[in-house]
Amino acid sequence: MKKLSIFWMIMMSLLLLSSVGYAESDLHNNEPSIENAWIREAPPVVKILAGFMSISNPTDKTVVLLGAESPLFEKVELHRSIMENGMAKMEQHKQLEIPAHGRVDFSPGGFHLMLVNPRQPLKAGDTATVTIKFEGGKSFPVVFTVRSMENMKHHHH
Ligand SMILES: [Cu+2]
Repeated sequence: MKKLSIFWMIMMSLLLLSSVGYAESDLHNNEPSIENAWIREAPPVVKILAGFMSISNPTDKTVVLLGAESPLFEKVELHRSIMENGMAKMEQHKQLEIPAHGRVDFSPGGFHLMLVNPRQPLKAGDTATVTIKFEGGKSFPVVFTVRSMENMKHHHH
């Protein structure tokens, strides 16, 4: 009997160790990730550009997006396009919650980053780094690629 319980103690500690190992590897998923970041190309006379991205939250807690900034733009605002009385409008948001294990897709007609007064012209193929800020002091530099509307139409065929 004694030998058996030692056997089980070893088994238990092995199980415990492996779960600790799992938790450690899981740490890499402990922050939001941003994919498919792009800016809609506009003629150089247009001084306000729109940026889009997908934010995934693999954590067990809601993460809160607090905004963004970039030295390439005078300011960056968090906007959402809405329809009001048949009119397309944009409303500014101070923050955006991404639910635990959830995902928010920024896209034309919905959430976007409003990139105000680019310091230099941006054309298709260019990249712009924008720092995305989350609650708790976390911020991530994200590389946005400028894409032309023509390319977009192509992708939707
Ligand atoms: Cu906007």
